[in-house]
Amino acid sequence: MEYFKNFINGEWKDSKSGKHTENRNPANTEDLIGYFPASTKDDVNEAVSAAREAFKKWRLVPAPKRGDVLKVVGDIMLQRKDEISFEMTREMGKVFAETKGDTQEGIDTAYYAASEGRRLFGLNAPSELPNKMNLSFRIPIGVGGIITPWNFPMAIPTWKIFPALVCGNTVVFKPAELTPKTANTLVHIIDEAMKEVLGKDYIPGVVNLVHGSGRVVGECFLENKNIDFISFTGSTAVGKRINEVGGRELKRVSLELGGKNAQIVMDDANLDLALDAVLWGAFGTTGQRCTATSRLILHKNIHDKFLKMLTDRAAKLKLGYGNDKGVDVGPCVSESQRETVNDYVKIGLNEDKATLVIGGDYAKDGNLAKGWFYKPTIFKDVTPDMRIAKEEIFGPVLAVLKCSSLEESIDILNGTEYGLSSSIFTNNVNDAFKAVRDIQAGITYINGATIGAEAHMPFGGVKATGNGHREGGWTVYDFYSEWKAVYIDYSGKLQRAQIDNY
Ligand code: UN1
Repeated sequence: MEYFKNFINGEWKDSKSGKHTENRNPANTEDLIGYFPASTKDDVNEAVSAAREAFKKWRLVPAPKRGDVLKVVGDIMLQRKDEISFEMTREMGKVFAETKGDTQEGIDTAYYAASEGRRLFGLNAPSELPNKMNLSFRIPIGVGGIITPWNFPMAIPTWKIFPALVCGNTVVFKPAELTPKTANTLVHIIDEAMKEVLGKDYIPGVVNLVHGSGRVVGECFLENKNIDFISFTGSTAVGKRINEVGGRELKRVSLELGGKNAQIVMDDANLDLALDAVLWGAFGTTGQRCTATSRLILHKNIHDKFLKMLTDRAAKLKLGYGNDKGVDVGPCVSESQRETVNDYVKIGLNEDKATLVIGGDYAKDGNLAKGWFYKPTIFKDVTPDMRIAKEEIFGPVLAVLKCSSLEESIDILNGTEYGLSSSIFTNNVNDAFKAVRDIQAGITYINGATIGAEAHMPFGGVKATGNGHREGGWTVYDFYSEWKAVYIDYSGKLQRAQIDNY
């Protein structure tokens, strides 16, 4: 059985703890993937020191060359796409087509970052004084702590690490404990590309990987004064703590937190299309996406008809190991995640008193008993005040609500503390534009599912979903760089702004 290692200062090494945690396939817990280091604060501090040292050199590598590293990273990922995706499915459960999408999102992010190495545009503005020039540049920040979740074990680390590197920062990467192998693969690829592009000028310590728990590794990021910024995707509770402690230490913090995304279906919508979308949005990735559709808001005129169509299709979804052909839905990622889902189903039944339409139980037939499977679950008669309509579940549970008008549907959609993704199905162009204007979310789809954001567009949410930053596309570069303003006076005399001219 393979024992995996941390990567610190260009070397693969064991944790000082000598301890490991095991990683198993959530679709078949008899399948042991490997052992990963349970790292200590000393490991983290060593990695941060290495990153700090590497920053001195990496920030001086021209940005186009830093971009060239990401180009090679993208090429290697493309070459190994199937193998990476197969292992990702084995590690976290979502079906192979989806892990291929996850890897592709990483490839897209790599090529975008590579091209950004030749842009990283600054701005200039005229000076108010003669014979003087005003410029501004993006400069790197320093060392970043990168904390990522298990549901997109390739895409999300790339969203953070690639732009951080192109801007000239160095990083210490702490992946989710449930998906350490994909992280291990990613860091191997980055290091291979670094060696290929930099050759004899290779700089150890630009990217460091420290496996372990949030309690130890994540907390250490907060304590270590040499961590300048933290990028985190995960729960709102942990995000608030990072924001609080990191804020006190003046660390720059980017947070991507929970969602309670809704799809609205109006009575003029193409129902077949809306049906495909909600099945994909609610049960794709077993509902374990920040962008998953966890609420469906149906216009009363089509409510009963659409719910029947949905139930018929949901009943046919095939559960299983995501690397097997014909499987639609994989397992929950872990036993505790499945317990959370089941607890929410009990809340839906007992506390909320909603009506269970389908599912609501573990799936244990045949081979499914070997994994953390849960039946796709739908509740109807859900009202906006219920907990299953307000709280993020992160599993295959869909709450169906009823509305009588566009305005009411948008009020219901906006009625949670979160604001990540949203969707409306309508063929009325006026309603579509009103929805774009009035929905409180970072992402709105017209006639599309709530999932499936593209890597070159701003990704993130409003309200309790985050702290105002965006990942993806051009917007993420604002997080990973500082602005420096430069004034060049070629008048040969002392010119005083605000004073000499006015
Ligand atoms: C997430 O669930 O945290 O938009 C990320 C999507 C994917 C990314 C999801 N491209 O659904």
